[in-house]
Amino acid sequence: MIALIFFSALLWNKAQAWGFKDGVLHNSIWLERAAGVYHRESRSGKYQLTYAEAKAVCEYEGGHLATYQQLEAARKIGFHVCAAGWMAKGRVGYPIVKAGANCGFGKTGIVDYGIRLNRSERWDAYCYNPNGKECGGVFTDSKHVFKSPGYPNEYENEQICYWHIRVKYGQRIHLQFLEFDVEDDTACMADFLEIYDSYDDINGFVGRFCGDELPDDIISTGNVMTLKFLTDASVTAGGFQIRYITMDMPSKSNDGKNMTSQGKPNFLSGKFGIM
Ligand SMILES: *[C@@H]1O[C@H](CO)[C@@H](O)[C@H](O)[C@H]1NC(C)=O
Ligand SMILES: *[C@@H]1O[C@H](CO)[C@@H](O)[C@H](O)[C@H]1NC(C)=O
Ligand SMILES: [Ca+2]
Repeated sequence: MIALIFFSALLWNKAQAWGFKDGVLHNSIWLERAAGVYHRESRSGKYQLTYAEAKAVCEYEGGHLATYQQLEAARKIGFHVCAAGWMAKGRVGYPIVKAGANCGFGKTGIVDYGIRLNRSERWDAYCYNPNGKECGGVFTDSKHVFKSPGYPNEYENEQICYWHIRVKYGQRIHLQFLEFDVEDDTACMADFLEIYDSYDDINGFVGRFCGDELPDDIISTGNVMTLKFLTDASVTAGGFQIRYITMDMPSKSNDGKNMTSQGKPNFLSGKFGIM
């Protein structure tokens, strides 16, 4: 556990452009919006998109594949993603802000794989869409109820929303679904709500939800949680209302340990907790 905490603290320090600015937590998700550039992987996972598919993913969401220059402009304001994706004109690369041993060969800049001759190779995608519809938010209150965009009206097509919840270090987030109605299909490919037990939509995947059954309550392992809502181009539904409340970590987890000499609690950051 200590190793995990140390590792996540290390990761956090690495990405110096991340963190709190003007009271808003900036991680890859929030920076994405700022520059109009965002990273997408296939709904079936990492490195699954051919060039044509990557192009279609961005166009589906009302944008297009980012150019190298757009990706570089985003990188300059802190957009850092450790996954290679298609750009415009069949180029592949990824933006590195802080050099790390495990990503980007220790360099910063766009790690450029060049223009690929084989367009059937499978990578992620970097899309550009400065006019993407905004929804979602960052919550730090000890409790809050949030709703799908437009609720109680039906949500719209082609939405991409992120909600990021960050409560006090040492607390957990307890999500309760109050209303839930999202276009139903067997694999939740059309519209879905995804929940991540982490500060981004890469780590800590908890589940993908659609249909009109109320999902069970979810409790985070750490003090952060991310929800991502994606809708496709047709068929909408009633949407959702979700409440979260904070829970203090159970006292028995303290194991008699309190503070380290740095004054930081050394227990239960959660798998992807941040300080
Ligand atoms: C192109 O890439 C795909 C996927 O990696 C591979 O299966 C295929 O053999 C490659 N084609 C050529 C001509 O190298
Ligand atoms: C930890 O803190 C609690 C309350 O602040 C205190 O009662 C307890 O004795 C402390 N335990 C240790 C091992 O310092
Ligand atoms: Ca739909």
